[in-house]
Amino acid sequence: MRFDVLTLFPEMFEGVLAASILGRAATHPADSAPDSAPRLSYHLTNIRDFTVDKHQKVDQRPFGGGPGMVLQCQPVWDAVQSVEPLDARPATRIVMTPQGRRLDQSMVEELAQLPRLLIIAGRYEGIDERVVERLAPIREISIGDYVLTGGELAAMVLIDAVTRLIPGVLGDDESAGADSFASEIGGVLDHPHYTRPRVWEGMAVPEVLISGDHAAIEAWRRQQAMARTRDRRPDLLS
Ligand code: 6GU
Repeated sequence: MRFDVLTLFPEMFEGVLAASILGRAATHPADSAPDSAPRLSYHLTNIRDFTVDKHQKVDQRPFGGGPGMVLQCQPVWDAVQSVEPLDARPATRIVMTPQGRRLDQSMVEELAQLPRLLIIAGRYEGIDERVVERLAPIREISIGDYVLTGGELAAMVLIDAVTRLIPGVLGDDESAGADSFASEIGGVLDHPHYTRPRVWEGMAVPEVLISGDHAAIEAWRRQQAMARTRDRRPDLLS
């Protein structure tokens, strides 16, 4: 999987993409061949590098008036045209916007099957609608019903959620199959987890978990997951 990110703030991504599981996935492939290329790469492009404005401006006030600034078509279009030919794999275009379809785990699973995602992270009040239209087909994606100052954090959320589903990215200890919302467990919340010590501050771990009875443990976990889902997220069951 190749990720291309088009943003006005590439520095916001650098720490996140270098750290932890994402950084390991991009630099230390778990493939058997020692010299194999990473299964994953991230490429950051600054939209401002494509401005032709003498003051490097990329935004203007909205026609029709109103607050805020609108990202102009030209730098966004030119950035996409410059980045797409950098790799032969076809890019699925995505623009992060609170007006988009809301991201969920099934959309994440679908995106993780693709060879390449090109993600535009907008700032300001939005992006000139004409460039979004001209970039069709393009998927407009939101990460939830709240407003962020820009699409960068939303893009990082999407990249994180997709990356951890790429085969080999998670170690054996981090398997993705049993996650909350994973479609293979029927889209419900995960069960609670416990580790040592057996008693902490007078609170004991549920007895069944130390019984060694794997069928009983499975049944208990399923029951807990369903009870939590009914209690906290009944919408997932309807
Ligand atoms: Cl994708 N962008 C912004 N600015 N705010 C958001 C969002 C995206 N998703 C939820 N809120």
